[in-house]
Amino acid sequence: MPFTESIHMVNRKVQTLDEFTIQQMRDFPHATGELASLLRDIGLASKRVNVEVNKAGLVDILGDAGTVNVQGEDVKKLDIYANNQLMGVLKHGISCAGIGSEELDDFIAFDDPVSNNSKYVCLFDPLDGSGNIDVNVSIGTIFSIFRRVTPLGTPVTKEDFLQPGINQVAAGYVVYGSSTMLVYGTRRGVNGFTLDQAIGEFTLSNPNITCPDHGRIYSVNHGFFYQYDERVQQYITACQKKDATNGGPYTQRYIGSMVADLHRNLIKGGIFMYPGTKDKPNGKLRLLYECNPFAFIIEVAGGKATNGVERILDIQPTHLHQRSPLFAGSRGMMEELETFLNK
Ligand code: AHM
Ligand code: MG
Repeated sequence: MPFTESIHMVNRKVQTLDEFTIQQMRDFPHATGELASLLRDIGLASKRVNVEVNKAGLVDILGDAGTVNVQGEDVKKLDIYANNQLMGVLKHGISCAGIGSEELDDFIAFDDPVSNNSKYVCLFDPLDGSGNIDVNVSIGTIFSIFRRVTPLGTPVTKEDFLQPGINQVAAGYVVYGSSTMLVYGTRRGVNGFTLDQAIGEFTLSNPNITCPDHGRIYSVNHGFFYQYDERVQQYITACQKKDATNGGPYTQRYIGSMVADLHRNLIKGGIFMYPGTKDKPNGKLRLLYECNPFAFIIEVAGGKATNGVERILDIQPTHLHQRSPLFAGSRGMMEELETFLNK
């Protein structure tokens, strides 16, 4: 067989997360490779978490760890495991100067000579939807990456973490579902990688994800319907009344695991809502660990994300664990929602 023919037969379709991020870097001659290395570290931690999540039913890792997190919620053992894995790889990697986590009271400045010279900080919800572990429903890891604002060579401070979401350099999530997927976005686009368990690599499966302008899925906790603002109730009712004459019918899907709910709506088109309630006007979701990263991804993919009044990415955070209502999804559906909210 001639050499040229055999070379064409080497059909190299598989692109790993590492290869992809390194290739992206080539377009930036001044890139140092720190972001690629940070994403690799997050990928590594999530592969370890994935192994434990997959055997959650088998080992004694279920149930409450007997502590209460800073939000006053019971902490499951896997939350702690995931938190420690992320903390560990990021501390020992070369690209992260400090972290903030939904599971930690305060941020951590790694404060060693290598970390102090790293330009990024990372915020994460190590295991979102952990109430679903016991019942084998999809859960996820969410992360958000900022360039530090304090000078290189010094330990990071709270200022580095309290940046508006618009400053995110990258954000992403890992969904531990029927397959495990890592999706991350930079300003250049959103790409999805499915974990090939056989070789232990995230491989590019969903290049250039865009959120359809219109969808037919609305996701909200109906149980709180009468606790929502009247205008939100009116929008939900309008969703229920959709039929073939006005872009419907709509379908309601709500797993109670925002990574899974938002992932599905991102791919298929839809709207996700976690509004404030009478008891909790700021809702449940955390601005820094949950709303910002998803708002960034959805916007880069062409959708919109607001707190009902303003763009999520424009909010100047005042404290690490602050909560925010979240409305996010397909642009057209968000614009329709806004006609109700602006009444
Ligand atoms: P968690 O961070 O404690 O896991 O809570 C966040 C989760 C989201 O994934 C999900 O969208 C929401 O809580 C569901 O809450 P509710 O049951 O109130 O609808
Ligand atoms: Mg969470």
